[in-house]
Formats: sequence, structure tokens, C-alpha cells
Amino acid sequence: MFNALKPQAQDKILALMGMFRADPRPTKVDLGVGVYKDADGRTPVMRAIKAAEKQLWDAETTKTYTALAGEPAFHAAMAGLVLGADYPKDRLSALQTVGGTGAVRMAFELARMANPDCTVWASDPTWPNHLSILDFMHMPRKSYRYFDAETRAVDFDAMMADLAALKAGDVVLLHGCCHNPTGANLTIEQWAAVADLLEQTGAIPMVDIAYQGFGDGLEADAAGTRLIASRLPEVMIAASCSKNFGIYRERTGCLMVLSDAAAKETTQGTLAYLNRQTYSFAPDHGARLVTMVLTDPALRAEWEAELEEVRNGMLGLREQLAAELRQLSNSDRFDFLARHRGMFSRLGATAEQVETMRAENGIYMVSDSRFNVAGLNEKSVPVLARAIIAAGV
Ligand code: PLP
Ligand code: TYF
Repeated sequence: MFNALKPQAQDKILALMGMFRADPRPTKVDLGVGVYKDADGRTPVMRAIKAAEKQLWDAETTKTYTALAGEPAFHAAMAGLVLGADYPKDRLSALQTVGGTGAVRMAFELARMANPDCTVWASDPTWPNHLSILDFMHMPRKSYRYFDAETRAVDFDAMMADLAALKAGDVVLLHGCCHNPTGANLTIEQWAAVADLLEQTGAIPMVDIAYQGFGDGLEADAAGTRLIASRLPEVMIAASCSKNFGIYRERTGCLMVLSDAAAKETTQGTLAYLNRQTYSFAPDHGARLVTMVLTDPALRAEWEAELEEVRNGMLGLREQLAAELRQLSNSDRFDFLARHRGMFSRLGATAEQVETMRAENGIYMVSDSRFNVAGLNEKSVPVLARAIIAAGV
């Protein structure tokens, strides 16, 4: 039977990890997969997480099953983080998931159960896994224009023109902050205009927020999501704890759904059902650490401080890179790098130019010219800047 299997296309981001490892050059620079790295190239366990793990080791007396949908304390802590302390408790259902990817998958499953004809609209471009999961599920999808290749900013007029074709019950996938792969983000005024359009059309927003705290800060990065949540009657939010808590391999995420208060009980039950049909209980360890960090004032202060160090480090690298390129190109055409936010920027290089930088300089970025800012340090920024100019970008 297994002879009938067909080879599956690899994820181009994860494939790059293997290529990088196989490259013997000591000067190689990994700007591929979206993992935070410090100036020494390490992905540390965050201080508050390590402290919470120590506390947990002392305090934990059982590893029996928790609840199918995950612990209510985790749901509340995540809702507070993403939606703010005054989120509508009577309208919120939540699910602990296997990473942000699990939350994305369950959101699509929920949407399809509620509306079998639902079409999902995703930005062009978006995180490739969004499209891969939708295709795997045979869910209809459409794309809306998002990125202006010339200015490397959001092409908002084009986005709104495309979204004008939304139908009631369609799902619109939006990146909460730090758009992956472009780094170009909506302003709060643009979020408000999107909310108007969603209100008019009856389409359902699904916000994927995987980098809260990596852009302009924890509160600012949630502002668009909060605006949508305050304006629309029905909203899905897929949050990942991988990056902002640095717990990638613990696989921790949360799907939050706002519905009518009258639909809450069935929505919550359906979420638990989805976990049960897939893997029963989501992993506990990461979610428990997140709950501890968010609810213990000392741990939370330590976490927020370290997250700010991470965020400001990436902003500093953006400024340095834009300044180097200003000098080398004798122009301001790379200033968008300082305006983008989050881990990623799409440089706007061709696949050939990306390949040249890999072959000549050992610089690894995704073929669409997305690069991970956190893969840089003060010494490799000038190396990248020279390679960008030499490749003719
Ligand atoms: N959504 C986006 C846009 C991402 O970039 C990622 C990747 O980190 C995820 C979701 C899911 O991440 P994870 O499943 O590792 O929590
Ligand atoms: O975009 C990235 O690099 C991260 C990591 O299937 C990632 O989101 C990439 C692909 C994937 C899971 C995580």
C-alpha cells in the first residue's frame, strides 16, 4: 500500500535549515528559519521560562491528564495577553493547541465545520504553511494582494480592492503583527478600514499572531487584533507562544474564538472535540510555563524585560543594516528595512540574487528573499550589506 504514496514537496524554509547545516564554510550566515538568535547565534531559554521550570519541578505533583481544551488558566492568561484584560469573557472560547500551527489548523477545521463552503482569503504572500495546510484540507482559498514590490510596504488599496469580493462566511486570514514573510504591516487606521469592510461583508477575521512583542512592543503589537476583536461579532485568533516565550519545541499555542454569547457553549465544546479527534490533550509543559510567567508578577516582569531586549536588539540591527546600505548604495532605497517590523523582511531580491548571495557569501535567506533579522549581528550586518550590493539588488 505504501508504494502508492507520492513524494510531498518540502517546506522551503525547513529545507533551507538542512542546506545550511551541510555548508562547511565557517563564515556562513543563517538568515533562514524564523528562530530568534542572540549576537552569538544562540537561541537561549528565556530567563523567566528557566525560573518557571525550576518552580514547576518543585511544585508539580502529578502528570495526570488535564482538560481536553487545556487549562482555563492558560486560556485566561493568553486572552489577557492578546486581547487585553477587559476581553469579553462571556463570548470567548479557547483551545490549547500544539503550537501556533495547531491553532491555525484547528481554526480552519472550526471554520469548515461551521460553514462547509467557506473560502479562506490569505495575503499574497503569506506564511507558506497557511496555504499548504489549506490545500491539504482541500479548503477553497483565494489570495489578496498585500505587498508592493516597489516600495516594500503594504499595497493597501490593492488589498482593499481584492477584499471587496468577500462573501459572508468567508474567512480572512490576517497577520496580527510582524507579517511573515514581508515585515510590512498595517497601520491602526488600516486595521480600522479592514474592520469596516468585514462588518459590511459579514466575512470572519482570523488573526494569526505569532510574534507579539517582536515588533513595537507587547501592547502595540496586539493593537490591530484588539481593534478587530472589539468591532466584529465573530473572530478567530491563532496565537503562538513559540517565539515570544522562546519555547519552540514545547509546541504551545492557543486558539481563541469570539462568538455570540449564546453560541459560546457549543463553540467551546466543538473546540474540545477537535482536540479529541486529533490528539486528545495538547502538551502541557509549555502552556503551564506560559501561564506561570504571565500570572506571577516577578516572572512576568523578567519575561517582559528580556522580550524588550530581544525586540530592541532586532530594531538596532535593522537600523544598522539600513544605514550601511544607505552608504553603500548612496541612496535611501533600502530604508524600508528600518520601517519593517518583526523577525523578517522581504528584501525584494530575485531568486537568482538570493542564490548568488548563498553561493558567493554563504548567506542563507529564503528564495523569496525573506531574511531573518535575528540571524544577524553587528559583524555580519556589513557582510550582508556588501553582498546585497554586490548581487545587484
Ligand atoms: N504563524 C506564523 C505566521 C508563523 O510564522 C509561525 C511560525 O513560527 C506559526 C504560525 C506557528 O508557529 P509554531 O507552530 O511553531 O508555534
Ligand atoms: O516562518 C518561519 O521561519 C517560522 C518557522 O513549517 C517555521 O515560522 C517554518 C515552517 C514551518 C514551521 C515553522
